[in-house]
Amino acid sequence: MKRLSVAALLTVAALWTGNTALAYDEVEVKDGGQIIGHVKFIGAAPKLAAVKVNKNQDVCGKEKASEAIIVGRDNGVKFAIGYLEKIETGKAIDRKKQTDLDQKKCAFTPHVITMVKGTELATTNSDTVLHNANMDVEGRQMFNFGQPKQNQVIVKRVRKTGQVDITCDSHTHMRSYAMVFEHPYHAVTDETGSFILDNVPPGKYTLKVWHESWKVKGLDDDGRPLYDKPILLTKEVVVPAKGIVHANFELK
Ligand SMILES: [Cu+2]
Repeated sequence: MKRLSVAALLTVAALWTGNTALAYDEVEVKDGGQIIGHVKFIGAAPKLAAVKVNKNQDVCGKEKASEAIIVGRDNGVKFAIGYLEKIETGKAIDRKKQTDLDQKKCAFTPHVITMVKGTELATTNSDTVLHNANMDVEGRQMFNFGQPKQNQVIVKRVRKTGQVDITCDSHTHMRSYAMVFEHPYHAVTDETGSFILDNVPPGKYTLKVWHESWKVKGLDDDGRPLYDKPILLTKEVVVPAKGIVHANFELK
């Protein structure tokens, strides 16, 4: 009986490591290059209506500015995600890195995050009111937890890849996004609309840019703004050995 369970465990372990090896192999990258991406908005930056606050207005305010698109200096778009569509071999994953998500002044902060599957997400409530994060990956619930106490931190290991829609069950105005990958080549754009993927093995790749979309389609039953489908842009890039390739993306 004991022997059987050990054998079963070994089989599960072999399957697990086998799967991981298939998905992404960590190696020492030789002559790694860099991808510098730029995401720009073409034309006048959209003016988005503020989102109404349904609860705790004494703490959250009556309405919050929409973060669905943030256009900064030189029309750079903040909170887009640049990533390699597919890479099977590359730099090591920092498995100890925790990704922080704060619920602060009734907003998820930062508004967009990226993570590697198998790492931890640390969600904090910095407010004096109850937040209840609801995280769906590709339409299926991944996490759903309430945080009634200020400065409470809940740590969860993320075991699925894909786009994560994050909302708060208490506050219909709160919304943010995460994207979870098998590999470490992804980044969120900064206020200049730039992202950097470094230590990429030289070669040809499909580079993608994701943006949540700012086009409001109406309101759901709870009064949450419904947005158009996220926008995906694609570009083929060739990463030179020890060199840099720039890739420009346009949103309009
Ligand atoms: Cu909330």
